[in-house]
Amino acid sequence: FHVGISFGLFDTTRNMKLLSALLLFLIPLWVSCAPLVLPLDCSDIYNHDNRKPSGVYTIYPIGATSAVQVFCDMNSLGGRWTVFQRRMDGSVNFYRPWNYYKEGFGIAAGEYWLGLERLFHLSLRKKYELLVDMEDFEGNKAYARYSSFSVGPESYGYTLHVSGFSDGGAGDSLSPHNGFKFSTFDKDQDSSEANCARKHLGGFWYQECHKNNPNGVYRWGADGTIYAVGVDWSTWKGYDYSLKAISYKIRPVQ
Ligand SMILES: [Ca+2]
Repeated sequence: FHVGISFGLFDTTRNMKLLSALLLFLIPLWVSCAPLVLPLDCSDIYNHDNRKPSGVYTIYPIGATSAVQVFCDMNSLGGRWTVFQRRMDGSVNFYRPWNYYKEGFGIAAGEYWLGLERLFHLSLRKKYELLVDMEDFEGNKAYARYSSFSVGPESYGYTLHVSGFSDGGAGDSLSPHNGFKFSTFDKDQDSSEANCARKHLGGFWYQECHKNNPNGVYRWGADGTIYAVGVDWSTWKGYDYSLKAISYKIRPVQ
């Protein structure tokens, strides 16, 4: 009888040891595999670790082989924003043909355009909202926010779908562009008789032609010499003022 009990206790202890050993082996394996779930956008990065600061991160908008660096804004209005357009110092030339706007250009730590194809693929995967942050050369800041944002496929000219404006002091210079195709100087898909990209020296969802021109010429503040070619947001600073900074950023609607 005594022997039987001893064996039972021994077995339990042994099983516990085996279980511990198994867990010691499995837990580090599970932890090391967790980062292998590739982030689609900055929101995925934030949700994996909400202590991550704003900065440059790698995302995978079109699958495992689509690694691209972007700037993640983890601060503004709750963070989690994937920046897809940014002007801040005039260091990058934004007067570029169609393929550059399709594939993206610039550098994530500075000025860049993420690319229309990536925006289209992100739009397929999640429902996004949009924040446009801006600043003038006097240090004043304003923003415009839209509760819904998506970009259609190339076969539809990467059509812009934006709605649900709410004001952060900048007014609404983007809703008038809703439903328009993207245009560059070598691909005129605007609704004007003119070539808006050539006329306003940028690439955008031009209509007839624009209420804002974030990819226009970086011309350092007030300048009315040539009409509406700067980095304009007309409802805030008009057409004769080129902003110091502007960034377009998206995050999934929760
Ligand atoms: Ca035209």
